[in-house]
Amino acid sequence: MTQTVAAVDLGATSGRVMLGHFASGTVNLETVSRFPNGPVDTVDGLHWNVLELYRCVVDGLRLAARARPGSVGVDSWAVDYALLRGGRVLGFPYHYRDSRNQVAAERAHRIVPPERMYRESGLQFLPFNTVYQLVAEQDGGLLDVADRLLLIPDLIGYLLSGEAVTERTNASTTGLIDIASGKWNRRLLSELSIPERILTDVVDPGTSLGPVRSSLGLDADCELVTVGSHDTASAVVAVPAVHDDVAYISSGTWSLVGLELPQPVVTEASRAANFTNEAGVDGRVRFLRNVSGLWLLDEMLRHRRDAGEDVDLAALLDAAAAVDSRDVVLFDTDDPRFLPPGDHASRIVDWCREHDVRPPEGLAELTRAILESLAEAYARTLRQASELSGKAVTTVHIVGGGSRNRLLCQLTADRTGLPVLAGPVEATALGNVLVQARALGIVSGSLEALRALVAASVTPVGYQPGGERS
Ligand code: LRH
Repeated sequence: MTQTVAAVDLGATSGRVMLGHFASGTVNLETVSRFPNGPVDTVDGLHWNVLELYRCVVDGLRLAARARPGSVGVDSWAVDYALLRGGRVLGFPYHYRDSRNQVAAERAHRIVPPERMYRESGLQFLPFNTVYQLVAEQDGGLLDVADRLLLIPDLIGYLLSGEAVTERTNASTTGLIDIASGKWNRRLLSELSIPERILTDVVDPGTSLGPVRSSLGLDADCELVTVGSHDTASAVVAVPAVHDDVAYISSGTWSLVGLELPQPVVTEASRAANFTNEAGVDGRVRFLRNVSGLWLLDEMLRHRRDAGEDVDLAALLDAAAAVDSRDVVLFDTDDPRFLPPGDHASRIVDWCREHDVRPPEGLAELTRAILESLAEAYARTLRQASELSGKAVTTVHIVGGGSRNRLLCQLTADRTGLPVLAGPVEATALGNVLVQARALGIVSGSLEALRALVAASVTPVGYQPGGERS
């Protein structure tokens, strides 16, 4: 018998409503609807278009209703939030790529030094961590009147069900959770003048929050179930690993490069290397580092297309693969200049000039420089992850959109010297539906059992170091 749940996955360029069908020990995804989810650049910065998104989610769920899903789960990227008062959203939530955070981080560190923040949260420094966004928020006055903060997937969940909670995997990206206790860090909140009253209970993934609103047209017993609402947490659930000595790269807009560990690693060395200990599903630790990702390529191409240039991605990737290895340029993909939207091609050329490196010429060389520099950053990060944690790695799994990019996968195998297994592309949505299905009793077992189910449902593509580039 087939049993079905629905996933809402809000990604960097698009959002989706998907159905996960479970039958005969396998899972199969069906895309019900897809809608745009880009930031909106307004007079006061980059924002989420939450109301439009919610409308698209509702439309998608109405279409999904014909399959009679038993539950709905929501995920999106980390750190961003909405403020509410009396159940009403106060203004358009900021997008983390907005430029307001850098000064806020400096301000926060004058009150609580970064070393202590790391010791208490285990979280890597990223200028857009929620804690810094909230310090930036203090200038706008909304914090004074807000009575609730909801991270974006929890906001969508609240609008769908009326239940307001903070899901644990995403809460761990705020910088406000004490890693030792798993609770909100009250001392830090008070020192940074972030009002504790706006925070809601932290709940684990796989918790039923009760029925969704009847107006959605879903069955009366269709419930909202928390999942790894941080998209990366869901993606890690769906890594089709069949043994333990694996690393993963969740490759999309960002590349989240690291390991799953039973315990956090919070040392001065891991802080210096900027490794994070984000909460995973089932109490696991996602010990990883944010490396930039396909954002570099996508944004460069978006900029070209906006300027009227017609770019064919498949032909461009072939041309990039054919670039002579002597013309390969490496640059620092983590340079903060690549964070905001804009003209990445010029920024790469500027970076090269400033560092006495011959800049890439033409789109093929630029593309090769991006992919080759990402692969080099992956290799460096994986070596560090092993050193810092003491865990050996023999295979690298690449999941998410980047697993489709054959050149990137091959370069990753070449530069890490390890075999790469690429896929599934839809790891985030798969992780989302798996955690719901387990909460509903459709499937059972540990994360390893869920991963075995993914491995039985999809066949990853293998790449060997030194293999042919295509
Ligand atoms: C990936 C991701 C990542 C965060 C970033 C904001 O989508 O959630 O894990 O660091 O977006």
